[in-house]
Amino acid sequence: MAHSTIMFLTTFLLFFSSLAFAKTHYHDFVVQATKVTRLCKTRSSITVNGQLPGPTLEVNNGDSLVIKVVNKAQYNVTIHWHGVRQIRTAWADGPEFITQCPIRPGGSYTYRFMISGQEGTLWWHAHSSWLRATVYGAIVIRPKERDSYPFAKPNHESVIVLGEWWNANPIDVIRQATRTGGAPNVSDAYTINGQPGDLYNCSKKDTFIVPMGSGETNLIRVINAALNQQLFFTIAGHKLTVVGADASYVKPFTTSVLMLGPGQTTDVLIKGDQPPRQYYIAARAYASAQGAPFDNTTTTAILNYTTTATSAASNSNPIMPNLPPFNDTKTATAFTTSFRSPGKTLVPTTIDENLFITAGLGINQCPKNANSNTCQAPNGTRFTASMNNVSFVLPSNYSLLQAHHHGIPGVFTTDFPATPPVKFDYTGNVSRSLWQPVRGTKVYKLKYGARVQVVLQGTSIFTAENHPIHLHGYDFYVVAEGFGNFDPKSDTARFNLVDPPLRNTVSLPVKGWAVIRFVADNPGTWIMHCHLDVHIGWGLAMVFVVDNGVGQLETLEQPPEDLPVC
Ligand SMILES: *[C@@H]1O[C@H](CO)[C@@H](O)[C@H](O)[C@H]1NC(C)=O
Ligand SMILES: *[C@@H]1O[C@H](CO)[C@@H](O)[C@H](O)[C@H]1NC(C)=O
Ligand SMILES: *[C@@H]1O[C@H](CO)[C@@H](O)[C@H](O)[C@H]1NC(C)=O
Ligand SMILES: *[C@@H]1O[C@H](CO)[C@@H](O)[C@H](O)[C@H]1NC(C)=O
Ligand SMILES: *[C@@H]1O[C@H](CO)[C@@H](O)[C@H](O)[C@H]1NC(C)=O
Ligand SMILES: *[C@@H]1O[C@H](CO)[C@@H](O)[C@H](O)[C@H]1NC(C)=O
Ligand SMILES: *[C@@H]1O[C@H](CO)[C@@H](O)[C@H](O)[C@H]1NC(C)=O
Ligand SMILES: *[C@@H]1O[C@H](CO)[C@@H](O)[C@H](O)[C@H]1NC(C)=O
Ligand SMILES: *[C@@H]1O[C@H](CO)[C@@H](O)[C@H](O)[C@H]1NC(C)=O
Ligand SMILES: *[C@@H]1O[C@H](CO)[C@@H](O)[C@H](O)[C@H]1NC(C)=O
Ligand SMILES: [Cu+2]
Repeated sequence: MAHSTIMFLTTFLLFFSSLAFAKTHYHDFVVQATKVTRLCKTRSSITVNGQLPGPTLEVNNGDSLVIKVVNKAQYNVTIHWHGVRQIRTAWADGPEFITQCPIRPGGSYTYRFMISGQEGTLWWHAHSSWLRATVYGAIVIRPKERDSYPFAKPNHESVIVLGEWWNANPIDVIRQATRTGGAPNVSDAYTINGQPGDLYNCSKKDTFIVPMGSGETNLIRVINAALNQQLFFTIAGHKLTVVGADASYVKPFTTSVLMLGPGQTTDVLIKGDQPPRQYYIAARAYASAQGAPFDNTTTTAILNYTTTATSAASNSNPIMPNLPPFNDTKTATAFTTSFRSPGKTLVPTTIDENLFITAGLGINQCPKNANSNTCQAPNGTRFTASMNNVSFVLPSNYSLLQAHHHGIPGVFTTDFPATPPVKFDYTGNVSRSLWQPVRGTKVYKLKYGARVQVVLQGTSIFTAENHPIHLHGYDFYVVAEGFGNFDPKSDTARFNLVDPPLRNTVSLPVKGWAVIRFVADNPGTWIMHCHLDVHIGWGLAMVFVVDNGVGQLETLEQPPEDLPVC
């Protein structure tokens, strides 16, 4: 009797000590119209809880989140937890019509998921039309309480979310472009934590301040939440030591400039080793498409030494850093190819599924009698985009996950091609006969546990550019990238199968390629798409449907009772 009581108590205590560290965080996110003033203009913006950016979620690795999203806005909305693996909880991933139907005005949905095996910085954002222009925020994931960072504990931590601001309602901007078939208007400003900074009019008093102590170390978590623009980021006078990206640690390396595509995060350490005064933190476009219009403004925050400065230094303007030229692909490439995983990786060395996927823009011809107002892309056409010549179309009556889980026919087809239907000189002068893709809701099926390689190949149809390609539900290893057409003979030899970085969003080089690998160990319907919202709207996306494996731990959970229906 006494023995079994002791056994029971021991088991009980062991159980609780293992759980004692893991917490569950409850949040209410109210999506609502809020008056926001930027650049001297006030307009109604959709926000979470009236905040821009929205609330930062701070958790430890292993914690769970329960977030009730209430939609008090006039638009359909969903929230995506960008980079969270969502193992067995695809119902909580968020992309509209992929894993759920939208939360309608007046409706609500509670997202329940766990953070497992990820540390660093992720973020959340609306995944419905262009609402993420103002519906976004950071997710800070610290090590488990009994663990520590793989670097000396920093004295301070700061989050820097880079955003993009339109004076017009972003929903009107994308609706206008969808109607006309042309490119949407570019933004009026970039922002740091919601503020344009003092290089813009009317922004001086709201410029974001990062405090810096002399001799101290600051961990800065940089997130690119811009809608349509890759950004260079730098801090005057300070070296940036990169220690993480997309919630995975990296082998530390030092640089003076970062380049982040929308969707990417980068954690850097900076040291307070400069004379005490103010230094600008600045970001502006890396614009890789030749001749395409872009927002060429510069957003700033201020790194402010809290140590008393000489009065001369404290009265002078902050020091402005040099930023690379807008089209500086060399600097962007030097940065993206510096990433290595810190230790041994689990990169698959045997491949079961080898896909080759082209990604790029396209042009749809308009019918002869079409209204010219709806054909405003060059020479009376409409812009489109595709992967392997399929321009992805969202379903409208069921989400793909519902259709997959319940076996509802007629929502998607499983014929997404594993290779381009036509082989051509992808990065050369592409014949006009190849410019118009087909439309479809085509998915690619993967067995549970399949070891997958995807060669992503950019095209120069209409114009070549860098595309930030994001995969939901997974982190993948980036084993190589390069320029021109991928050549399996010579380029395979360049694969890094030793310490490739783990990411959720890869910068597909302009007129180039990138190779990613992952193990399909998470059942569900997972969209892989360009994270420039203008391109996803044109169809630059595809979906992997990953089957259940064997047993409960390899099986998608049952759908939540409050899952929105269409
Ligand atoms: C886009 O820009 C054009 C030209 O400046 C302007 O006429 C139009 O109103 C803008 N569209 C929106 C939705 O703001
Ligand atoms: C800032 O305001 C000045 C004076 O009103 C104006 O001339 C200038 O164009 C504005 N600059 C921007 C970037 O809006
Ligand atoms: C940004 O573009 C505008 C309009 O094309 C141009 O007048 C201006 O000089 C450019 N600014 C920079 C910093 O390149
Ligand atoms: C910058 O730091 C100094 C010294 O601590 C402080 O007096 C000043 O208020 C700070 N400036 C801002 C804009 O936060
Ligand atoms: C970048 O832009 C500059 C100025 O517009 C131009 O002279 C240069 O040729 C461009 N470089 C590349 C690599 O396109
Ligand atoms: C549009 O037509 C002009 C004149 O025929 C041609 O030079 C140009 O290449 C065309 N542009 C596109 C994108 O088709
Ligand atoms: C869903 O919608 C598509 C396209 O609108 C239609 O073809 C299909 O029959 C619908 N499926 C079901 C199950 O209602
Ligand atoms: C691309 O090919 C088309 C048709 O073959 C030709 O008219 C055009 O001049 C070529 N453009 C370039 C930049 O080589
Ligand atoms: C895409 O498919 C369309 C329709 O079959 C075809 O006209 C076009 O040439 C294809 N383009 C490519 C790049 O495969
Ligand atoms: C909102 O979502 C529903 C499907 O749940 C759809 O029928 C409706 O068209 C959507 N509304 C808008 C404005 O997109
Ligand atoms: Cu893109």
